[in-house]
This record gives sequence, C-alpha cells and structure tokens, in this order.
Amino acid sequence: LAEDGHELWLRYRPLTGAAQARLLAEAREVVPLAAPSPTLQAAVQELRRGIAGLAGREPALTSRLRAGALVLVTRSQAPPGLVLPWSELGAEGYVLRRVHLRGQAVTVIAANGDLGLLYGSFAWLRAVQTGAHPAHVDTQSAPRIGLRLLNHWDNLDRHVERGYAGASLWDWWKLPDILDPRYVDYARANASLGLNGAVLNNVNAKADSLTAPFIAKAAALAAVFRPYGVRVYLSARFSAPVELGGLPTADPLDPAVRAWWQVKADEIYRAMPDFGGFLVKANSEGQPGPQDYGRSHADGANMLAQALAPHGGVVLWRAFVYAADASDRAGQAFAEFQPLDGRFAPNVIVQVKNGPIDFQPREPFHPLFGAMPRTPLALELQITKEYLGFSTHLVHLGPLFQEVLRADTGQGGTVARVVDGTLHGQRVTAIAGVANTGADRNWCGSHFDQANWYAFGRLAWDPDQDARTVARDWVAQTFTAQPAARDAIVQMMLASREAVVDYMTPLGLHHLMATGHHHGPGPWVDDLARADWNPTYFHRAGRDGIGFDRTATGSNAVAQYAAPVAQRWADPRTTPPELLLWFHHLPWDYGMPSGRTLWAELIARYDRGVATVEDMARRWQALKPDVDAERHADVAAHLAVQLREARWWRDACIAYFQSVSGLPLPAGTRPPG
Ligand code: GCW
Repeated sequence: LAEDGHELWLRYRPLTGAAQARLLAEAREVVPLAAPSPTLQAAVQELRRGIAGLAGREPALTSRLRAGALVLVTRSQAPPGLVLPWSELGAEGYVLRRVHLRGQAVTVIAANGDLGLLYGSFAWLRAVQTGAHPAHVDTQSAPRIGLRLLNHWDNLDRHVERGYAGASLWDWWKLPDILDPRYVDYARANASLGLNGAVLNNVNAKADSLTAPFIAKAAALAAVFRPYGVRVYLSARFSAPVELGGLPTADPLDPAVRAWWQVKADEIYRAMPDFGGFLVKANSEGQPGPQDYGRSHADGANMLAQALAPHGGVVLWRAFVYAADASDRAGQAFAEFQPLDGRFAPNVIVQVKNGPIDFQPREPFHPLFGAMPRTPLALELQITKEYLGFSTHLVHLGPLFQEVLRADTGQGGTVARVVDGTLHGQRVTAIAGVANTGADRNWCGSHFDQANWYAFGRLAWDPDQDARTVARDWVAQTFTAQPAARDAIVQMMLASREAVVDYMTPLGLHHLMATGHHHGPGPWVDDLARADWNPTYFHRAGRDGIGFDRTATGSNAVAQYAAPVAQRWADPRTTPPELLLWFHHLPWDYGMPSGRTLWAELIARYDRGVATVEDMARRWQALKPDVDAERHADVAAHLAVQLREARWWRDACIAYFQSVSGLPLPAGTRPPG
C-alpha cells in the first residue's frame, strides 16, 4: 500500500505481536444482536476489516455467544440481565464494556439503535488502535450537539471555493449513475467521527443545484451515505424561484414564491426522504436575499422553514453579512441579527462564524453567541485554511476550535453551552465545519490537514473534549501509537496554532492577508473597491500607533458583548495581549505586560512565530525513524515551505510597519533576510 494518506486515520495497520494476541482474545468473533440493516452491516464490516488489519486475522461472524466475542447489541434485542444506561444514550450514543452475558465474558458495543452501534464500533476500533487494552475498554458516550455537519463550498463545476485539496469529491457529471468508491470512504470517515450531515454545494449557490437532474445526483450520494448516518443538505439560492421558476420575484411574502418553495421541497423529499434541509447565504457578498425585497432575514428564513417543516427539515441561515457602509464590519452581523431574536421559526438555526470578521488565525468569539437566547445558533468553523496558509502550512486547528468553544460569553455559559443548547434550552442544535476535502490522494491537500477534519468531528461530538487528547488519538491512528514519537508530533501540532498567529497576525491584528486569494502578507494594501476589504482598514497603523479602536472612542463594537466581557475588553490594561489590537488603537511605545514597548513586542511575536516553525521542522527531522519515508518526506517538504513563508510574513510585516512607525528595530533584532 502506498503511504500516501488515502486511508486517513482508518489505517488499521498490524499491532505488535503481543497486542495482536490480546486483541484476538477479545474479538474472536463478531456477534450481532440487532435487527439487520445496512447500518448494522456497515458496523460489522468495519469491525471485521479493522480487526483483520490490526490483529492479522478476520474474526468470524456468528450468532453464538462465546467467551471472547465482540457483541453488537441494541436495547430491544438485549438478552435479559444486560444492565446498561440505555436511557442516557439517546439515538446515537453507545456503551463499550466488558460484561458477562449468558455466563460468557464478552465485550459489548451497545446502543439504542443501529447508528449508535456504528459509532460505537468506530470508537472501539479507535480505542484499540490508540493502544487501549481490549479487555479494559469501558466507555459511554453520546453526542452533545444534534446536527454535526460538514459544509462543502463545492461548485457544480467541481471547483472548490477556498479548497486546497484538488477538485470536488463530487463528480457531478458522472452522478447519479457512476458512484466513485470514495463516496463510501468519505461516509466512513465522517461516521468514524460522528459527523452526521453534509451540505454538498457552495453557499455561494447556483440555482442549478435545485434542478431535477441535480436533485437526482444529490439523492445518489444520499443513498451511499445513508447507512453511515450522513444526511445530505443543499445550499439554496434565494432567487431560485425567479431563475428556475420564472416568477417575477423571490419576495418571501409573495404567495407564489412560497408555493414554489413548497413544491420544490416536496420534490426534494420524494428523492431523499431524510434530506436534512437548506443552508442559505443571503444578502451577503452579492448573494440575493430577502432584503432585496425590503424583507428581513427572519422573513426569508421562515418562508423556507415552512416549506421544509412538514418533512422535518431545517434551515441553516447564515449570519455572515457585512455592508459596504458599515462603520465597523465586525459589528454588522450583530446589528442585523440580534434584533431578530425570537422571530425565527422553530426549525431555523442561525449559523454564526466563530468570530465577527472571517476565520482569522485568532478572533474573539462572535458577539452573537449568548445574545440570542430565543434562537438556536450553530457555530460555523472553517476547517479549510483560507487565512492560515492553505494546505501548505502545518497549522493544527484543534486549539482554535477549543478556544472558541470554551470562550465565556459572559451570559452564564461558554460558546459550547450556547451551541449545545444547554444555556438557553434549545432543542435543535448544530455545528458546521467548512470542509477541507478534495480529490487529492490524501483528501485534504496535506497529511496534517486530515487532523483538522478529525478534530472538528471529535469536538462536534463532544465540545468539551481536550484538543490534546483528540490530537493524540489522531496521531496514534495516523502515524504512530509509540508514546514518545506520538507525543512529539502532538507537541508540534499544538504549538502550530500560536505559531501562525505570531508569524501572520500577532496581538489581535487581523486580515493582513494579500488580496483575493488571502495567501501571504499584504498589510500595505489600501486601494480595494471596498474600504472594509483593505488590510489598512483593519490594522490602522500610522505614526501615532496601531490597532482598531472598537471601544467607545471608536466603533464601540466591544459593547456588543455582555457586560463582564465588554468591560474587560474595553480597557487595554485588562484586554489579553492576544486581542489587544483587535479592540484598541495604541501608541507604539505602549507598555506591554512583558515590559517591552508595543513595537518591540510586535517584533518579538513575529520572531517567536518563525522560531516555532523552525522548531517544528527540527522536531520532524528527528522523527524520521518513526514515520514511513513517503509521508515523512512529504511533511518535511511542506514544513520547508512553511518556514520560508513564515519568514516572508515576518519580514514583510515588520518592514511595512516600520515604514509606517518610523521606528528603528530594537537592539538585537535580526535584519530581514
Ligand atoms: O471567508 C469568506 C471567503 C469567501 C466565502 C465567504 C463566506 C463562500 O473569502 O470565499 O464565500 O467568506 O463565508 O460566505
């Protein structure tokens, strides 16, 4: 097998001899005690494939309970005497436990339904792959968020917007008749993490995706994904009634428009009875929307929600909006959406990006989290690294995702508690990650970018999980479970997020990237059509200082946060250095907690970022004996590019800011080069 990453984290390479024997002792046979279904079959197949790979022998599939069996059991088929916390598992949770059944010591993978069995099977395989003793696995788990979705920004011509892993996985031309076997592997990968939905097409949607031929193509994918619990959703273009239906308007209050959407929804559900719903980008970056007709986001979302409601579908309505004339782009979404709290239909979820600008290396959490108690809010994260070095830079996003999930909204709970519905008692809950998948052999454009898909999935299932634990699991499944090497790789991954912040946009700076593609530095750019696209708009550097004043003396966007948070961030002395220039415009000689001036601190952070990448490259060299030659060389080549580009970022930004500040480089600073 080529070590090119095509198996993702589902590699199932042989364990060491002793571990193989232990595994075989606990998984001699696979015994399903559950009603037959395609999902059960998928679970059994995965177990047999995984055990065959790990232990070197495929377990038999039997119906007799003997010691050492691995038993897949649902509550309704459970033998009497099997006492498990069934009621805590919900529809998707599972228990993995060694028990005595009919006098035999067996391992059970138990759940209320077949999807729980599938998730449990993947979890059991993961435990074994990551070094757990198969006789001691004892886990109970259920997802905390209901809809755990990938959002694909895939166009119908297979170009992926902000995609750095080749063309779209969806071969629209050959669908629905020809089904690429990778569709199954895609569904397996998602199911292994607990992801249960995929929005197939770009939020910058074409109406074509709602035509009969495309519905048939989407339905073919839905049929492949169904056994794995992955439901299909579509991005809907708001003006489709005009473009496809020939209506003179797409006004959401127009009865003919409402009727058109109802007929369309019915048509989609005939093809996909478990269709998830629509994702909508409206009145944002040129997309049509209800405001074109003087209507609100709620009017638009509720119309679609009504069409989907009879079928159980949801509308994910994005809050990513900003207007050319806004005084501060960071405040726009809050201004438009917060007043609509309580005006959305029950099956509408407002989907909010993690931060108020746009997937920067670091942003404060979005002020809408906690501020719309009567509206379910989905958290939208970007797995694809649009602003973080594409798939060339090794930047592990687990810590970024964790940081936003753990951010305290100041409203009585963290962002995670808003998203999982516990803070405000929401029943409909969702989280979305903008996918980084494509047709590349390794799926994500680089080996380490697979970890970002993985981290998103694992945190979507349990937003309280520790990013370090998740990274450790990924490394053990993907590269090596040998503890020293595993931990060295984890160390690189965890350091990488702060490194990218440091070498691109330290101290709360943001959106300094070059125009359009967003790769590489462009802090000097000031001539774009819209002011709020220019890096100079965001950093506001001049002779007097640097940073965006978002306090009362500036845009006052900080006031959108709940009082305890707003108070802390309104004062530079209580704002963490990591967010300082996000909220404040400060003089170059402002005294930092480190004792340095702001100017010296800025330079020190850029240097620190480069030094971390140098360190990552060194650590990786030392790991040569622990990683197969093919993947080792590939990662090393990527790290060399990252190091070159980290230096480029540092040198370009410092040179530019120096041209503005007019200050000399602090003593001891290396000249650029
Ligand atoms: O991050 C920005 C991207 C656009 C994207 C937009 C959005 C899909 O630059 O490419 O469009 O956000 O999230 O809608």
